[in-house]
Amino acid sequence: MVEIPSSQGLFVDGGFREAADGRTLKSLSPATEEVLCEVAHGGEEDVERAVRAARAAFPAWSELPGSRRAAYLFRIARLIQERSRELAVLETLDNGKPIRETRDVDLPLVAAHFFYYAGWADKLAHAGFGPNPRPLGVAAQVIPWNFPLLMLAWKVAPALAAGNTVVLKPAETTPLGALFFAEICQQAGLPAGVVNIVTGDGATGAALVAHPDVNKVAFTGSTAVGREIARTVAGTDKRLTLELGGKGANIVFDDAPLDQAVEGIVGGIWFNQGQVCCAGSRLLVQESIHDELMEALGARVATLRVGDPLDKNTDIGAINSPEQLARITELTEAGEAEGAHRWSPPCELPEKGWWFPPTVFTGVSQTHRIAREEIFGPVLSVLTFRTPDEAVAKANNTTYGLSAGIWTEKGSRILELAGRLRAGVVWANTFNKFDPTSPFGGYRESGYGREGGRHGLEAYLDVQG
Ligand code: TXE
Repeated sequence: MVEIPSSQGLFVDGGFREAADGRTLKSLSPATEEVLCEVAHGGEEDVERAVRAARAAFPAWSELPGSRRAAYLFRIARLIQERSRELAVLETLDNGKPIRETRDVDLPLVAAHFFYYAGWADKLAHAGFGPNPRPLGVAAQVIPWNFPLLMLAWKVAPALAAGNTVVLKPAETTPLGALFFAEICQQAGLPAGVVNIVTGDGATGAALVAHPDVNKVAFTGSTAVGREIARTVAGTDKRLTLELGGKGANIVFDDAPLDQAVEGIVGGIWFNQGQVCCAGSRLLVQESIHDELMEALGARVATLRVGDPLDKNTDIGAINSPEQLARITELTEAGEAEGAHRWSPPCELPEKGWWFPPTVFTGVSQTHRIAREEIFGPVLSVLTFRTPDEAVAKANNTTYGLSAGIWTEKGSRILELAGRLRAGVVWANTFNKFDPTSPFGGYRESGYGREGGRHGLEAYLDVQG
């Protein structure tokens, strides 16, 4: 069993320290409501220290030959692999997601991102960024709780590869993975100040984003906070990337391989309890196969095991916080009140902790709140369509634009529709597949900028022609 330290400090300038004013915040287990750990609650003074440390470390780090930065990143990647069992358990305890996911999906991807960006660090001058791509300076990175370590990897790995230094603020409900990562940075011998972690709440994040000596802000979280951050950054020379919410459409045509589509729908909405920005939360099914597909889906959903996230057989873990559970509950009640039909398989939920059963709404209309608003929970809204044009119109009838999926045997249809879907990522006959080589990001209220791939590097570079 992984050992959870009884108290964890902020990671600033290569060492752990308490918050300047001594405040702490508690990290609770979503599955049991027990206190896992008390961590420092960083305030303005701590943000100031962390940014100062990152600024002081910047010249030496950015001037290191790329091959030396690569060596550090490769070392971090290998340490993540070596310690991935511990990290997976910690992430599951802190977030509530099933160990099967943290072990088989999150952690391998976290390591893969560090390996991938390590490979770029010595090739920046030959990657189409002009002869002298320059790092931006100090990057302020604010991340959410749904993929704590993966969101850290998406942001920290490209920033460091490009020669930036970092101050990262994890979400208040999931600080533990980032603090463990800080230990890995120490173990890898990363120079002090290159990575700093300031745990805290929204006010801590706001202070970091507003700090005048920050050159780049990268945020993943709610659209409302994304807007606030955009206002803070407006009129400064800070560069900004925003990865916000979504209302992804998973479109199933009548010629789709049904069993495969059912698995894709399940993975699309019940992976990580649906707390996924690119979740396939709207199922658009061709009318002619609606009943057949719903029957097959219902049978499959009834086999999903809800419960102890540390049990290797668990498919659906706990909801991350009581606030998130309240949001899911409110929106599902609105779904019923607006006339959609609600269904969940019989399942016993644990008494302690924050839980929500896998839920399917049929008979959903486009005007219903559950078809328009991000639920960020294990709740699928099912709508129907007759023609490809209608499918595209309904899929695009959202203020978001992050993800979409198409299920059909017709390759030509995939190519044609993908170009018409207003979504930053379109999957064909699969869903929720991630890869460090592929750019990820949104259109419209899902944000702007891309993470992953070569585009993810560009977000941390000044390009010279
Ligand atoms: O997000 P917040 P919350 C969506 C999802 C969810 C809703 C609310 O729909 O139900 O947002 O979640 C920090 N300045 N997504 O309340 O508040 C905060 O401390 C700077 C989608 O958890 O946006 C945390 O570290 N930072 C999403 C991070 O922002 C601030 C993932 C995210 O918290 C801040 C999460 C401020 N003023 C939620 N206020 C996705 N795109 O994947 C808060 N924070």
